[in-house]
Amino acid sequence: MSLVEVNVPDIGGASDVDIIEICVKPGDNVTVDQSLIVLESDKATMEIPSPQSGVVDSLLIKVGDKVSEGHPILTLRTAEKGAMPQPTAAESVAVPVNSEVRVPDIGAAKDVTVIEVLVKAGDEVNAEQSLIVLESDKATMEIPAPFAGRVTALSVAVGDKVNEGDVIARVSGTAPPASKVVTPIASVVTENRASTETGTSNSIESPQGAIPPQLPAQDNSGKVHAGPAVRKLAREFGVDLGRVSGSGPKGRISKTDLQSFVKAGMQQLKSGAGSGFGLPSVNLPDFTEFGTVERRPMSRIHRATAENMVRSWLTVPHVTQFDEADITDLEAFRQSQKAVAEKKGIKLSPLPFIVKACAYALEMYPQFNVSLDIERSEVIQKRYVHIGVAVDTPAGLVVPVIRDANRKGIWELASEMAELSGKARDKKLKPGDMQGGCFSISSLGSIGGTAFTPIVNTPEVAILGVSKASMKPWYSGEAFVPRLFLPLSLSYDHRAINGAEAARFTSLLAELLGDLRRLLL
Ligand code: CAO
Repeated sequence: MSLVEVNVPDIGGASDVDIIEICVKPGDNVTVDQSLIVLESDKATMEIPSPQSGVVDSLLIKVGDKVSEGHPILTLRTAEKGAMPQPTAAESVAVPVNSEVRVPDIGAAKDVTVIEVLVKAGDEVNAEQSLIVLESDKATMEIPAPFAGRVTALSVAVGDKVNEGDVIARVSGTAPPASKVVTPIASVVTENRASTETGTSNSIESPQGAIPPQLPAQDNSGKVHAGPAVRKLAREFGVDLGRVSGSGPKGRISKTDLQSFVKAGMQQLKSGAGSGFGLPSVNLPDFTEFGTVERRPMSRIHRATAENMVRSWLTVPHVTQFDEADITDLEAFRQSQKAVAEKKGIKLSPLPFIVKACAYALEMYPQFNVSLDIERSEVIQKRYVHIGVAVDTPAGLVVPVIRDANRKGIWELASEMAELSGKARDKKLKPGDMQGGCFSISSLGSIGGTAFTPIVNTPEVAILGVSKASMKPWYSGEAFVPRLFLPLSLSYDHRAINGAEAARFTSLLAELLGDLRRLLL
């Protein structure tokens, strides 16, 4: 066991580079090449890896410190004896003088990805203005224009893999005075090309010879500051880092910043707040130009309904299955029960029969009685049958829930439905009255229409729309006879239910409503 000191390796002559992240703490086990700290200059971030494995004994730096080559970083307890291997000195690469901009010395790194192309052919660029951004496993590097001029050609695109010496662009222009050159390495290059209008790149060899950061002292405000790990994560999330605000030095974006951005986006999606699910907002014209208007606030119910509808519309792949039930016999039975209903003080519409039939069908086809937990890739099967019924009220649409509808008889369902819709219209429903639904019914039968496409009441996976029953000629095999048909429109979440199942479900509903005796079986 020996105690060794790990120092900042050769960083190509750059000095006073900021420490922006410390990736380990005393007591941590580290392996060879595991990142210890992250340095950042105006142009590059560079992770300094551990040259050998061991246990971190003590940290000799803190975030915000400025370090140069040789600065002690930490002490490491290692199993091996002997001196700590230190990286070899970096060499500035003398690139041939011409107007081609080439990938500089990138040490041992091969096939480094072009992650950003910041200019296009024809652009005027300043000396040291970044042309492209490269990213390896451990570092990002901006390749700057060697002098002010015009980009005459670009040879790379985002996603290309490049190696040292590959031509990335051609720039033509005139060399600035040497005093304007900001880095010593660039200065050498500029002097070289002063008479020939050339381009080149400078480089700093990474500690393990694989990281090629550029460190010219140039103001890079407005550009994204983020390390390779954060950039990679952002690409995985599909997040444009330009939209993320960084909390680090010079606005550097940390992993936490990115996570917070994604989390906020998810919350916005859940609540439907803000601009509305990240969708472009609709620019309203000034309606008063066209006539008299008045504005009134949306009710709480209206707002909640609007949010639920958008959420469901955007997240559920909807399909609607249409069918019709011959309710001639049901209607005759219902009419025959009117006197009984009056005695009981209950109004008997077709709806309680439909609720009962749906409860039965949900038991027969339990795949309609689920919710999807997409994040966990799980289907949540419900072992209860609670059915919501949409009620139209002056304040907006509400969906009170009839609990255990499968265990209730027609009279009980009718009476509960009357009570809930009464409460809904009197604004007396409690939140609990509207929660826990497994399936919803939206009946427009008393109003009219032949079919419609209801929106699934998420997280449920299906909803039955009921339109107005009407008499139609039906062929008995011998003659056309008048029968009363009830239109059914079943919208469902195609992630949970397939088309054949939906067709079976509505067929069963039609059979049940066509012959109420089936409900007893
Ligand atoms: N076909 C033909 N007639 C129908 C019918 C249908 N499908 N459904 C109901 N009726 C008849 C009833 O039988 C009743 O007539 P009778 O008095 O002669 O029997 C009449 O229409 C009125 O019924 P109702 O509306 O009082 O009762 P209901 O049980 O059918 O509906 C309720 C109750 C609360 C669902 C209803 O009042 C309501 O609010 N419907 C609107 C729901 C809605 O807005 N859905 C859209 C959601 S998506 O925007």
